[in-house]
Amino acid sequence: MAERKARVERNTLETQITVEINLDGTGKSSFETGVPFLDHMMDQIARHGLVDLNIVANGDLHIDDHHTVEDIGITLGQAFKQAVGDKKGIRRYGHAYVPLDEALSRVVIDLSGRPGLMMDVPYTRGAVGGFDVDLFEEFFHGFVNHSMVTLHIDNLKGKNTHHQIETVFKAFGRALRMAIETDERMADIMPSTKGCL
Ligand SMILES: [Mn+2]
Repeated sequence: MAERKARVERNTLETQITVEINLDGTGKSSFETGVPFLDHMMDQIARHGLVDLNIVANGDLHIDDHHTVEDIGITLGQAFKQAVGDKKGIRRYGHAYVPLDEALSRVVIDLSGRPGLMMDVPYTRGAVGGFDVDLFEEFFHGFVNHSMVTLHIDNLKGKNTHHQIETVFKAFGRALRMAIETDERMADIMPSTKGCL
């Protein structure tokens, strides 16, 4: 199988972002985004997805985190789509349940070729360490719209907001890992009766 890597640079008047991704990595990551809580969460994607991720972002944080978080999601989605290639030989679907103490989340992903986000996370607080948690929906919207995946995210239980969102990101990493895994029986087979995705 060809290397599943990509490097995408996306520049707008609001943000300048570079994402490097290796889907067949070991979970190494580095982040320079100016949004430490997002970095902590994206670290979970790398670690639990076993993808290598390097992300550098210069955004208009003097306004707020919104553009930076959304545009990182978009750029990550573009890089993911490019790295995943023609999807031959992969599992396509992935799912995971991840707990963290009292919190429990489920993430289900389909590399369907169609963007879709169904996200239900009843946050118990609106912010963690000054970070507006509703921005995570913007992040995942950006991701699905540009990676062309269907993503169902449900936080099933949780009292601590940090735990709620951390279980979402860990489960997302795990589900992603399952979906992009290769299955040798499918070496040259497209995981769709349409013959393309
Ligand atoms: Mn944490």
